[in-house]
Amino acid sequence: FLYYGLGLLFFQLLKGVANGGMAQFQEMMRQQLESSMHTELEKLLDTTTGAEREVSRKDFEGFKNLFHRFLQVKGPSIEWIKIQRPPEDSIQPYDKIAGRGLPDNVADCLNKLVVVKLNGGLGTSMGCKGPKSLISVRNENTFLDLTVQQIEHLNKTYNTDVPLVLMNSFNTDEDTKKILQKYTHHRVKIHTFNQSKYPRINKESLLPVSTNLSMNGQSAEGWYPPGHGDIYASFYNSGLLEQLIAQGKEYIFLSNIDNLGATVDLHILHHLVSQPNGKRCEFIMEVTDKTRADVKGGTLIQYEGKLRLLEIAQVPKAHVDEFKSVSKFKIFNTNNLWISLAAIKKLQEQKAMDLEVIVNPKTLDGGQNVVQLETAVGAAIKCFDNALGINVPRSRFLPVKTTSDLLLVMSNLYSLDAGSLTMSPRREFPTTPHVKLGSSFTKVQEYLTRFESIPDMLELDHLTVSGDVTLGKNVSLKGTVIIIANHGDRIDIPAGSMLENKIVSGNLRIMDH
Ligand SMILES: *[C@@H]1O[C@H](CO)[C@@H](O)[C@H](O)[C@H]1NC(C)=O
Ligand SMILES: *[C@@H]1O[C@H](CO)[C@@H](O)[C@H](O)[C@H]1NC(C)=O
Ligand SMILES: *[C@@H]1O[C@H](CO)[C@@H](O)[C@H](O)[C@H]1NC(C)=O
Ligand SMILES: CC(=O)N[C@H]1CO[C@H](CO)[C@@H](O)[C@@H]1O
Repeated sequence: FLYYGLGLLFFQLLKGVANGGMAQFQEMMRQQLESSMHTELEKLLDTTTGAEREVSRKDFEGFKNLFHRFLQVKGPSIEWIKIQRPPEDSIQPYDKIAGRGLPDNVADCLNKLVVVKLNGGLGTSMGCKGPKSLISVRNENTFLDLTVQQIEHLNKTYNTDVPLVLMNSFNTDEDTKKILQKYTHHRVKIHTFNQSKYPRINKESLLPVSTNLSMNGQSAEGWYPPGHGDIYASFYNSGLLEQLIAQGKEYIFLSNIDNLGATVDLHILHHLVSQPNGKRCEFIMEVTDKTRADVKGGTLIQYEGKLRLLEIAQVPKAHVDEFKSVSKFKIFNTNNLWISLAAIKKLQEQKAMDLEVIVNPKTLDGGQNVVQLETAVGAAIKCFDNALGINVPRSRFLPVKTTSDLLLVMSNLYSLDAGSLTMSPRREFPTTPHVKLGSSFTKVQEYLTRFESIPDMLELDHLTVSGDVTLGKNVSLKGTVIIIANHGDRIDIPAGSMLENKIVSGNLRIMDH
Protein backbone atom coordinates (compact mmCIF):
# COMPACT_ATOMS: atom_id res chain seq x y z
CA PHE A 1 0.00 0.00 0.00
CA LEU A 2 1.25 3.39 -1.01
CA TYR A 3 1.71 5.02 2.38
CA TYR A 4 3.39 2.03 3.99
CA GLY A 5 1.61 0.42 6.91
CA LEU A 6 0.49 3.86 7.98
CA GLY A 7 -2.97 4.87 8.71
CA LEU A 8 -4.64 1.53 9.09
CA LEU A 9 -6.61 3.39 11.67
CA PHE A 10 -7.32 6.21 9.27
CA PHE A 11 -8.40 3.64 6.81
CA GLN A 12 -10.99 2.16 9.19
CA LEU A 13 -12.23 5.59 10.14
CA LEU A 14 -12.48 6.99 6.70
CA LYS A 15 -13.68 3.97 4.79
CA GLY A 16 -17.29 4.86 5.39
CA VAL A 17 -16.80 8.49 4.48
CA ALA A 18 -14.80 7.91 1.36
CA ASN A 19 -17.65 6.69 -0.78
CA GLY A 20 -16.40 8.95 -3.53
CA GLY A 21 -13.74 6.34 -4.22
CA MET A 22 -10.16 5.54 -3.61
CA ALA A 23 -8.72 8.58 -5.32
CA GLN A 24 -10.72 10.97 -3.22
CA PHE A 25 -9.88 9.05 -0.08
CA GLN A 26 -6.20 9.10 -0.88
CA GLU A 27 -6.30 12.81 -1.49
CA MET A 28 -7.98 13.36 1.88
CA MET A 29 -5.41 11.28 3.62
CA ARG A 30 -2.59 13.04 1.81
CA GLN A 31 -3.87 16.42 2.94
CA GLN A 32 -4.28 15.16 6.47
CA LEU A 33 -0.70 13.89 6.56
CA GLU A 34 0.66 17.04 5.09
CA SER A 35 -1.09 19.28 7.54
CA SER A 36 0.05 17.12 10.50
CA MET A 37 3.58 17.38 9.17
CA HIS A 38 3.35 21.17 8.95
CA THR A 39 2.11 21.35 12.54
CA GLU A 40 4.98 19.15 13.75
CA LEU A 41 7.54 21.25 11.87
CA GLU A 42 6.21 24.41 13.52
CA LYS A 43 6.56 22.76 16.92
CA LEU A 44 10.15 21.82 16.09
CA LEU A 45 10.92 25.39 15.08
CA ASP A 46 9.56 26.60 18.39
CA THR A 47 12.25 24.61 20.20
CA THR A 48 14.90 27.04 18.98
CA THR A 49 15.48 30.75 18.38
CA GLY A 50 17.69 33.19 16.53
CA ALA A 51 19.95 32.17 13.66
CA GLU A 52 19.33 28.46 14.11
CA ARG A 53 15.61 28.99 13.80
CA GLU A 54 16.17 30.99 10.60
CA VAL A 55 18.34 28.25 9.05
CA SER A 56 15.89 25.52 10.04
CA ARG A 57 12.95 27.48 8.70
CA LYS A 58 14.59 27.60 5.26
CA ASP A 59 15.52 23.93 5.47
CA PHE A 60 11.95 23.02 6.34
CA GLU A 61 10.61 24.85 3.28
CA GLY A 62 12.68 22.45 1.19
CA PHE A 63 11.59 19.51 3.27
CA LYS A 64 7.90 20.37 2.93
CA ASN A 65 8.31 20.44 -0.82
CA LEU A 66 10.02 17.06 -0.82
CA PHE A 67 7.43 15.55 1.52
CA HIS A 68 4.64 16.88 -0.67
CA ARG A 69 6.12 15.21 -3.73
CA PHE A 70 6.76 12.02 -1.77
CA LEU A 71 3.06 11.79 -0.90
CA GLN A 72 2.00 12.50 -4.46
CA VAL A 73 4.11 9.95 -6.25
CA LYS A 74 1.81 7.34 -7.70
CA GLY A 75 3.98 4.50 -8.91
CA PRO A 76 7.25 4.49 -10.85
CA SER A 77 8.51 7.85 -12.08
CA ILE A 78 9.64 6.29 -15.36
CA GLU A 79 7.53 4.44 -17.88
CA TRP A 80 9.89 1.91 -19.36
CA ILE A 81 8.29 1.97 -22.79
CA LYS A 82 8.94 5.71 -23.15
CA ILE A 83 12.71 5.36 -22.71
CA GLN A 84 14.67 6.28 -25.82
CA ARG A 85 18.29 6.14 -26.78
CA PRO A 86 19.83 9.62 -26.37
CA PRO A 87 20.36 11.36 -29.74
CA GLU A 88 23.83 10.97 -31.26
CA ASP A 89 25.13 14.43 -30.38
CA SER A 90 23.77 14.58 -26.83
CA ILE A 91 26.56 12.40 -25.46
CA GLN A 92 29.83 13.47 -27.01
CA PRO A 93 33.10 11.58 -26.88
CA TYR A 94 35.71 13.38 -24.82
CA ASP A 95 38.29 13.12 -27.61
CA LYS A 96 36.10 15.17 -29.91
CA ILE A 97 35.93 17.95 -27.35
CA ALA A 98 39.60 17.81 -26.45
CA GLY A 99 40.52 17.64 -30.15
CA ARG A 100 39.50 21.24 -30.66
CA GLY A 101 42.47 22.34 -28.58
CA LEU A 102 42.67 25.07 -25.99
CA PRO A 103 42.26 28.78 -26.60
CA ASP A 104 44.81 31.42 -25.57
CA ASN A 105 42.44 32.73 -22.96
CA VAL A 106 42.42 29.75 -20.59
CA ALA A 107 42.62 32.18 -17.67
CA ASP A 108 39.41 33.90 -18.82
CA CYS A 109 37.62 30.55 -18.78
CA LEU A 110 39.02 29.67 -15.36
CA ASN A 111 37.98 32.98 -13.89
CA LYS A 112 34.37 32.01 -14.57
CA LEU A 113 34.73 28.76 -12.67
CA VAL A 114 34.07 27.67 -9.10
CA VAL A 115 35.10 24.21 -7.92
CA VAL A 116 32.57 22.59 -5.60
CA LYS A 117 33.23 19.40 -3.63
CA LEU A 118 30.59 17.34 -1.89
CA ASN A 119 31.99 17.08 1.62
CA GLY A 120 29.02 15.89 3.65
CA GLY A 121 30.13 12.30 4.18
CA LEU A 122 31.82 10.60 7.09
CA GLY A 123 34.63 8.06 6.91
CA THR A 124 32.55 5.48 8.78
CA SER A 125 32.53 2.86 6.02
CA MET A 126 36.34 2.85 6.11
CA GLY A 127 36.36 2.65 9.89
CA CYS A 128 37.36 6.31 10.39
CA LYS A 129 35.91 8.96 12.64
CA GLY A 130 35.10 12.40 11.27
CA PRO A 131 34.77 13.65 7.68
CA LYS A 132 35.83 11.27 4.95
CA SER A 133 37.75 14.06 3.24
CA LEU A 134 40.25 14.08 6.11
CA ILE A 135 41.45 10.51 5.52
CA SER A 136 45.05 10.34 4.26
CA VAL A 137 45.14 8.84 0.82
CA ARG A 138 48.59 9.41 -0.52
CA ASN A 139 51.90 10.52 1.06
CA GLU A 140 50.07 11.82 4.15
CA ASN A 141 47.82 13.98 1.97
CA THR A 142 44.09 13.84 2.62
CA PHE A 143 41.38 14.10 -0.05
CA LEU A 144 41.03 17.73 0.97
CA ASP A 145 44.79 18.42 0.74
CA LEU A 146 44.87 17.00 -2.79
CA THR A 147 41.92 19.15 -3.83
CA VAL A 148 43.55 22.29 -2.45
CA GLN A 149 46.83 21.47 -4.20
CA GLN A 150 45.07 21.02 -7.54
CA ILE A 151 43.36 24.37 -7.34
CA GLU A 152 46.41 26.14 -6.07
CA HIS A 153 48.32 24.73 -9.01
CA LEU A 154 45.74 26.14 -11.44
CA ASN A 155 45.91 29.49 -9.75
CA LYS A 156 49.69 29.59 -9.99
CA THR A 157 49.95 28.26 -13.53
CA TYR A 158 47.34 30.52 -15.10
CA ASN A 159 47.42 33.38 -12.64
CA THR A 160 43.73 33.01 -11.96
CA ASP A 161 41.44 32.99 -9.04
CA VAL A 162 39.43 29.78 -8.84
CA PRO A 163 37.64 29.49 -5.49
CA LEU A 164 36.94 26.19 -3.77
CA VAL A 165 33.54 25.60 -2.21
CA LEU A 166 32.85 22.75 0.17
CA MET A 167 29.33 21.58 0.78
CA ASN A 168 29.52 20.34 4.37
CA SER A 169 26.84 18.60 6.38
CA PHE A 170 26.14 19.03 10.07
CA ASN A 171 28.26 15.87 10.44
CA THR A 172 31.37 17.35 8.86
CA ASP A 173 31.20 21.13 9.24
CA GLU A 174 32.95 21.58 12.56
CA ASP A 175 35.89 19.21 11.92
CA THR A 176 36.38 20.52 8.39
CA LYS A 177 36.49 24.13 9.53
CA LYS A 178 39.18 23.34 12.09
CA ILE A 179 41.35 21.82 9.38
CA LEU A 180 40.73 24.67 6.94
CA GLN A 181 42.80 26.95 9.13
CA LYS A 182 45.91 25.23 7.89
CA TYR A 183 45.28 26.52 4.36
CA THR A 184 45.05 30.16 5.39
CA HIS A 185 48.36 30.91 3.74
CA HIS A 186 47.66 28.95 0.61
CA ARG A 187 46.75 30.66 -2.62
CA VAL A 188 43.20 29.44 -2.73
CA LYS A 189 40.05 30.96 -1.38
CA ILE A 190 37.85 28.40 0.38
CA HIS A 191 34.16 28.87 1.11
CA THR A 192 31.86 26.47 2.89
CA PHE A 193 28.15 26.12 3.35
CA ASN A 194 26.00 23.56 5.10
CA GLN A 195 23.67 21.06 3.55
CA SER A 196 20.15 21.13 4.90
CA LYS A 197 19.12 19.25 8.01
CA TYR A 198 15.92 17.31 7.45
CA PRO A 199 13.83 15.29 9.90
CA ARG A 200 13.76 11.51 9.62
CA ILE A 201 10.20 10.32 9.69
CA ASN A 202 8.62 7.33 11.36
CA LYS A 203 7.81 4.65 8.83
CA GLU A 204 4.28 4.17 10.13
CA SER A 205 3.11 7.62 11.16
CA LEU A 206 5.25 9.49 8.59
CA LEU A 207 5.89 12.17 11.23
CA PRO A 208 9.27 13.44 12.48
CA VAL A 209 10.87 11.21 15.12
CA SER A 210 12.71 13.99 16.97
CA THR A 211 10.93 16.41 19.22
CA ASN A 212 13.60 19.11 19.08
CA LEU A 213 16.42 20.30 16.83
CA SER A 214 19.15 19.34 19.26
CA MET A 215 22.06 17.29 17.95
CA ASN A 216 22.82 15.91 21.39
CA GLY A 217 21.79 12.50 22.57
CA GLN A 218 18.81 10.70 21.13
CA SER A 219 17.46 13.65 19.23
CA ALA A 220 20.47 13.63 16.86
CA GLU A 221 19.32 10.35 15.34
CA GLY A 222 16.23 12.11 14.10
CA TRP A 223 18.11 14.27 11.59
CA TYR A 224 19.92 13.60 8.32
CA PRO A 225 21.58 15.46 5.43
CA PRO A 226 19.27 14.72 2.49
CA GLY A 227 21.62 13.48 -0.25
CA HIS A 228 23.60 15.58 -2.72
CA GLY A 229 20.53 16.71 -4.67
CA ASP A 230 20.06 19.11 -1.80
CA ILE A 231 22.96 21.22 -3.09
CA TYR A 232 20.75 23.40 -5.27
CA ALA A 233 18.57 24.58 -2.40
CA SER A 234 21.26 24.82 0.27
CA PHE A 235 23.76 26.60 -2.01
CA TYR A 236 21.06 29.09 -2.90
CA ASN A 237 19.84 29.50 0.69
CA SER A 238 23.38 30.08 1.97
CA GLY A 239 23.66 33.25 -0.10
CA LEU A 240 26.97 32.02 -1.49
CA LEU A 241 25.52 31.30 -4.94
CA GLU A 242 24.43 34.91 -5.26
CA GLN A 243 27.78 36.16 -3.98
CA LEU A 244 29.72 34.13 -6.56
CA ILE A 245 27.50 35.31 -9.41
CA ALA A 246 28.13 38.89 -8.29
CA GLN A 247 31.88 38.15 -8.56
CA GLY A 248 31.44 37.19 -12.21
CA LYS A 249 31.49 33.42 -11.73
CA GLU A 250 29.39 31.49 -14.24
CA TYR A 251 29.86 27.75 -13.74
CA ILE A 252 30.55 25.24 -11.03
CA PHE A 253 32.49 22.04 -11.48
CA LEU A 254 31.02 19.72 -8.90
CA SER A 255 32.17 16.28 -7.81
CA ASN A 256 32.41 13.91 -4.88
CA ILE A 257 35.48 14.76 -2.82
CA ASP A 258 36.46 11.09 -2.79
CA ASN A 259 36.74 10.94 -6.59
CA LEU A 260 40.46 11.52 -7.09
CA GLY A 261 39.99 11.59 -10.88
CA ALA A 262 37.74 14.65 -10.75
CA THR A 263 40.26 17.35 -11.61
CA VAL A 264 39.39 20.57 -13.45
CA ASP A 265 39.44 19.65 -17.13
CA LEU A 266 40.26 22.66 -19.27
CA HIS A 267 38.83 21.17 -22.47
CA ILE A 268 35.42 20.57 -20.94
CA LEU A 269 35.48 23.99 -19.35
CA HIS A 270 36.35 25.62 -22.65
CA HIS A 271 33.61 23.70 -24.42
CA LEU A 272 31.12 24.92 -21.85
CA VAL A 273 32.01 28.60 -21.99
CA SER A 274 32.37 28.74 -25.77
CA GLN A 275 28.83 27.69 -26.71
CA PRO A 276 27.12 30.44 -28.69
CA ASN A 277 24.38 32.48 -27.04
CA GLY A 278 21.03 30.85 -27.52
CA LYS A 279 22.65 27.44 -27.35
CA ARG A 280 24.18 27.96 -23.91
CA CYS A 281 24.81 24.63 -22.30
CA GLU A 282 23.64 24.78 -18.68
CA PHE A 283 24.63 21.32 -17.56
CA ILE A 284 27.28 18.76 -18.46
CA MET A 285 27.36 15.31 -16.95
CA GLU A 286 30.60 13.39 -17.33
CA VAL A 287 29.77 9.77 -18.05
CA THR A 288 32.10 6.89 -18.75
CA ASP A 289 31.92 3.42 -20.29
CA LYS A 290 30.31 0.88 -18.03
CA THR A 291 32.23 -2.24 -17.03
CA ARG A 292 30.85 -5.23 -15.15
CA ALA A 293 31.89 -3.54 -11.93
CA ASP A 294 29.58 -0.56 -12.46
CA VAL A 295 26.33 -2.19 -13.51
CA LYS A 296 24.41 -0.43 -10.77
CA GLY A 297 25.48 3.09 -11.73
CA GLY A 298 22.92 5.60 -13.04
CA THR A 299 22.78 6.04 -16.82
CA LEU A 300 21.58 8.68 -19.27
CA ILE A 301 18.43 8.19 -21.32
CA GLN A 302 16.29 10.31 -23.57
CA TYR A 303 12.87 10.79 -22.01
CA GLU A 304 10.07 13.09 -23.12
CA GLY A 305 12.50 14.98 -25.33
CA LYS A 306 15.16 15.59 -22.69
CA LEU A 307 18.25 13.92 -21.31
CA ARG A 308 17.47 12.25 -18.04
CA LEU A 309 19.38 10.30 -15.41
CA LEU A 310 18.00 6.81 -14.86
CA GLU A 311 18.93 5.27 -11.51
CA ILE A 312 18.49 1.65 -10.59
CA ALA A 313 15.97 2.60 -7.88
CA GLN A 314 13.64 3.89 -10.63
CA VAL A 315 13.79 0.75 -12.71
CA PRO A 316 10.81 -1.63 -12.55
CA LYS A 317 11.87 -5.06 -11.23
CA ALA A 318 11.15 -6.75 -14.55
CA HIS A 319 13.75 -4.55 -16.29
CA VAL A 320 16.59 -4.59 -13.76
CA ASP A 321 18.66 -7.11 -15.74
CA GLU A 322 18.18 -5.04 -18.87
CA PHE A 323 19.28 -1.95 -16.97
CA LYS A 324 22.42 -3.69 -15.75
CA SER A 325 23.39 -4.99 -19.18
CA VAL A 326 26.55 -3.42 -20.54
CA SER A 327 25.27 -3.63 -24.11
CA LYS A 328 22.02 -1.69 -23.82
CA PHE A 329 23.06 0.98 -21.31
CA LYS A 330 26.68 1.51 -22.14
CA ILE A 331 27.62 4.43 -19.93
CA PHE A 332 27.15 5.55 -16.34
CA ASN A 333 27.24 8.79 -14.39
CA THR A 334 30.56 9.69 -12.71
CA ASN A 335 28.85 12.49 -10.77
CA ASN A 336 31.36 14.97 -12.19
CA LEU A 337 29.02 17.79 -13.20
CA TRP A 338 29.43 21.23 -14.74
CA ILE A 339 26.50 23.51 -14.03
CA SER A 340 25.55 27.10 -14.81
CA LEU A 341 25.19 29.23 -11.68
CA ALA A 342 22.63 31.51 -13.28
CA ALA A 343 20.52 28.53 -14.28
CA ILE A 344 20.57 27.12 -10.73
CA LYS A 345 19.44 30.49 -9.43
CA LYS A 346 16.64 30.72 -11.97
CA LEU A 347 15.36 27.18 -11.38
CA GLN A 348 15.54 27.62 -7.64
CA GLU A 349 13.55 30.86 -7.77
CA GLN A 350 10.96 29.32 -10.07
CA LYS A 351 10.78 26.28 -7.76
CA ALA A 352 11.23 24.22 -10.90
CA MET A 353 13.71 21.68 -9.56
CA ASP A 354 11.47 18.62 -9.21
CA LEU A 355 14.04 15.91 -8.54
CA GLU A 356 12.82 12.34 -8.09
CA VAL A 357 12.36 11.50 -4.43
CA ILE A 358 14.58 8.67 -3.19
CA VAL A 359 13.07 6.88 -0.20
CA ASN A 360 15.86 5.53 2.00
CA PRO A 361 14.67 3.23 4.83
CA LYS A 362 16.78 3.02 8.00
CA THR A 363 16.59 1.46 11.42
CA LEU A 364 17.69 3.67 14.29
CA ASP A 365 19.83 2.42 17.17
CA GLY A 366 16.73 2.15 19.33
CA GLY A 367 15.15 -0.17 16.73
CA GLN A 368 12.72 2.41 15.34
CA ASN A 369 12.05 2.07 11.60
CA VAL A 370 12.31 5.39 9.79
CA VAL A 371 12.59 6.67 6.26
CA GLN A 372 14.67 9.55 5.01
CA LEU A 373 13.72 11.35 1.83
CA GLU A 374 16.62 12.23 -0.45
CA THR A 375 17.44 13.46 -3.94
CA ALA A 376 20.44 13.01 -6.26
CA VAL A 377 22.29 15.96 -7.78
CA GLY A 378 22.52 14.42 -11.28
CA ALA A 379 18.75 13.93 -11.48
CA ALA A 380 18.49 17.67 -12.13
CA ILE A 381 19.86 17.26 -15.65
CA LYS A 382 16.31 17.15 -17.02
CA CYS A 383 15.64 20.66 -15.68
CA PHE A 384 18.47 22.42 -17.55
CA ASP A 385 18.62 23.69 -21.12
CA ASN A 386 20.95 22.17 -23.70
CA ALA A 387 22.23 19.59 -21.26
CA LEU A 388 25.02 17.41 -22.53
CA GLY A 389 26.78 14.20 -21.60
CA ILE A 390 30.50 13.86 -22.25
CA ASN A 391 31.94 10.38 -22.37
CA VAL A 392 35.23 10.83 -20.51
CA PRO A 393 38.13 8.42 -20.02
CA ARG A 394 37.83 6.11 -17.06
CA SER A 395 40.71 7.95 -15.38
CA ARG A 396 38.28 10.74 -14.44
CA PHE A 397 36.42 8.30 -12.24
CA LEU A 398 38.70 7.19 -9.43
CA PRO A 399 36.53 6.99 -6.34
CA VAL A 400 37.97 5.76 -3.08
CA LYS A 401 35.15 4.00 -1.26
CA THR A 402 37.03 1.10 0.32
CA THR A 403 40.55 0.17 1.42
CA SER A 404 40.81 -1.88 -1.80
CA ASP A 405 40.47 1.40 -3.72
CA LEU A 406 42.89 3.00 -1.29
CA LEU A 407 45.54 0.34 -1.96
CA LEU A 408 45.43 1.17 -5.66
CA VAL A 409 45.83 4.92 -5.23
CA MET A 410 48.60 4.53 -2.64
CA SER A 411 50.59 2.23 -4.93
CA ASN A 412 53.12 2.84 -7.66
CA LEU A 413 50.34 2.43 -10.24
CA TYR A 414 49.84 6.15 -9.84
CA SER A 415 52.12 9.10 -9.58
CA LEU A 416 51.19 12.29 -7.81
CA ASP A 417 51.74 15.65 -9.39
CA ALA A 418 50.35 18.93 -8.01
CA GLY A 419 47.55 17.08 -6.23
CA SER A 420 46.54 15.02 -9.29
CA LEU A 421 47.05 11.30 -9.66
CA THR A 422 47.99 9.90 -13.03
CA MET A 423 48.49 6.30 -14.05
CA SER A 424 52.17 5.45 -14.19
CA PRO A 425 53.51 5.24 -17.76
CA ARG A 426 55.37 2.16 -16.55
CA ARG A 427 52.11 0.20 -16.47
CA GLU A 428 51.69 -1.55 -19.78
CA PHE A 429 47.90 -1.83 -19.73
CA PRO A 430 45.75 1.20 -19.07
CA THR A 431 43.29 -0.79 -16.94
CA THR A 432 43.46 -0.80 -13.15
CA PRO A 433 43.86 -4.17 -11.42
CA HIS A 434 40.93 -5.71 -9.57
CA VAL A 435 41.67 -5.69 -5.86
CA LYS A 436 39.51 -7.41 -3.26
CA LEU A 437 40.65 -7.12 0.33
CA GLY A 438 38.75 -9.12 2.94
CA SER A 439 37.00 -7.93 6.07
CA SER A 440 40.19 -7.81 8.17
CA PHE A 441 41.28 -4.94 5.92
CA THR A 442 38.06 -2.90 6.04
CA LYS A 443 39.23 -0.34 8.58
CA VAL A 444 42.00 1.97 7.41
CA GLN A 445 43.95 1.58 10.66
CA GLU A 446 43.99 -2.20 10.45
CA TYR A 447 44.70 -2.17 6.72
CA LEU A 448 47.76 0.02 7.31
CA THR A 449 49.17 -2.34 9.93
CA ARG A 450 48.81 -5.28 7.55
CA PHE A 451 50.99 -3.72 4.83
CA GLU A 452 54.49 -2.89 6.03
CA SER A 453 54.83 -1.04 2.78
CA ILE A 454 52.57 -0.81 -0.25
CA PRO A 455 53.49 -3.61 -2.69
CA ASP A 456 54.72 -3.02 -6.21
CA MET A 457 51.56 -3.49 -8.30
CA LEU A 458 52.68 -2.30 -11.74
CA GLU A 459 52.14 -5.71 -13.32
CA LEU A 460 49.18 -6.83 -11.22
CA ASP A 461 45.87 -7.87 -12.81
CA HIS A 462 43.95 -9.30 -9.92
CA LEU A 463 44.51 -9.50 -6.16
CA THR A 464 42.36 -11.22 -3.56
CA VAL A 465 43.44 -11.21 0.07
CA SER A 466 41.33 -12.61 2.85
CA GLY A 467 41.76 -13.58 6.47
CA ASP A 468 44.62 -12.86 8.86
CA VAL A 469 47.28 -11.84 6.32
CA THR A 470 50.21 -9.42 6.55
CA LEU A 471 52.62 -8.34 3.82
CA GLY A 472 56.23 -7.40 4.57
CA LYS A 473 58.24 -4.59 3.00
CA ASN A 474 58.99 -4.46 -0.70
CA VAL A 475 56.62 -7.19 -1.84
CA SER A 476 55.91 -7.33 -5.52
CA LEU A 477 52.64 -8.67 -6.96
CA LYS A 478 52.18 -9.68 -10.61
CA GLY A 479 49.40 -11.25 -12.66
CA THR A 480 46.76 -12.91 -10.51
CA VAL A 481 47.57 -13.31 -6.84
CA ILE A 482 45.26 -14.90 -4.27
CA ILE A 483 46.21 -15.06 -0.58
CA ILE A 484 43.73 -16.77 1.69
CA ALA A 485 44.19 -17.50 5.39
CA ASN A 486 41.30 -19.59 6.63
CA HIS A 487 39.84 -19.17 10.06
CA GLY A 488 42.55 -19.85 12.66
CA ASP A 489 45.38 -19.61 10.11
CA ARG A 490 47.73 -16.72 9.56
CA ILE A 491 49.86 -15.85 6.56
CA ASP A 492 52.83 -13.46 6.67
CA ILE A 493 54.23 -12.75 3.24
CA PRO A 494 57.97 -12.25 3.80
CA ALA A 495 59.66 -8.97 2.95
CA GLY A 496 61.02 -8.81 -0.58
CA SER A 497 58.76 -11.61 -1.90
CA MET A 498 57.75 -11.63 -5.51
CA LEU A 499 54.43 -13.35 -6.17
CA GLU A 500 53.44 -13.91 -9.78
CA ASN A 501 50.28 -15.88 -10.60
CA LYS A 502 50.30 -17.52 -7.18
CA ILE A 503 47.73 -18.83 -4.76
CA VAL A 504 48.91 -18.78 -1.14
CA SER A 505 46.86 -20.55 1.50
CA GLY A 506 47.27 -22.46 4.76
CA ASN A 507 49.58 -21.19 7.48
CA LEU A 508 52.76 -19.22 6.88
CA ARG A 509 54.25 -17.56 9.92
CA ILE A 510 57.27 -15.38 10.36
CA MET A 511 58.12 -14.83 14.00
CA ASP A 512 60.82 -12.88 15.80
CA HIS A 513 63.09 -15.04 17.95
C1 LIG B 1 26.69 24.43 9.94
O1 LIG B 1 26.45 23.31 10.76
C2 LIG B 1 27.19 23.30 11.96
C3 LIG B 1 26.91 22.00 12.65
O2 LIG B 1 25.55 21.80 12.84
C4 LIG B 1 26.84 24.53 12.80
O3 LIG B 1 27.62 24.53 13.97
C5 LIG B 1 27.11 25.78 11.98
O4 LIG B 1 26.70 26.92 12.71
C6 LIG B 1 26.37 25.72 10.66
N1 LIG B 1 26.75 26.85 9.85
C7 LIG B 1 25.88 27.72 9.38
C8 LIG B 1 26.43 28.82 8.54
O5 LIG B 1 24.68 27.63 9.61
C1 LIG C 1 15.41 16.70 22.76
O1 LIG C 1 14.71 15.48 22.55
C2 LIG C 1 15.32 14.34 23.14
C3 LIG C 1 14.50 13.14 22.73
O2 LIG C 1 14.24 13.11 21.36
C4 LIG C 1 15.42 14.50 24.63
O3 LIG C 1 16.10 13.40 25.20
C5 LIG C 1 16.18 15.80 24.95
O4 LIG C 1 16.16 16.03 26.35
C6 LIG C 1 15.55 16.99 24.24
N1 LIG C 1 16.41 18.14 24.43
C7 LIG C 1 15.92 19.36 24.66
C8 LIG C 1 16.92 20.46 24.80
O5 LIG C 1 14.73 19.58 24.74
C1 LIG D 1 62.88 -5.30 -3.43
O1 LIG D 1 62.65 -6.57 -4.01
C2 LIG D 1 63.18 -6.75 -5.30
C3 LIG D 1 62.80 -8.11 -5.80
O2 LIG D 1 61.40 -8.27 -5.80
C4 LIG D 1 64.68 -6.55 -5.26
O3 LIG D 1 65.20 -6.64 -6.56
C5 LIG D 1 65.01 -5.19 -4.66
O4 LIG D 1 66.40 -5.05 -4.50
C6 LIG D 1 64.36 -5.03 -3.30
N1 LIG D 1 64.55 -3.68 -2.80
C7 LIG D 1 64.79 -3.40 -1.55
C8 LIG D 1 64.95 -1.96 -1.21
O5 LIG D 1 64.87 -4.27 -0.69
C1 LIG E 1 42.30 33.19 -4.41
C2 LIG E 1 43.75 33.44 -4.56
O1 LIG E 1 44.52 33.18 -3.66
N1 LIG E 1 44.13 33.94 -5.70
C3 LIG E 1 45.50 34.20 -6.02
C4 LIG E 1 45.95 33.36 -7.19
O2 LIG E 1 47.26 33.70 -7.58
C5 LIG E 1 47.42 35.06 -7.96
C6 LIG E 1 48.85 35.23 -8.38
O3 LIG E 1 49.29 34.15 -9.13
C7 LIG E 1 47.06 35.97 -6.80
O4 LIG E 1 47.14 37.32 -7.24
C8 LIG E 1 45.65 35.67 -6.34
O5 LIG E 1 45.35 36.41 -5.18
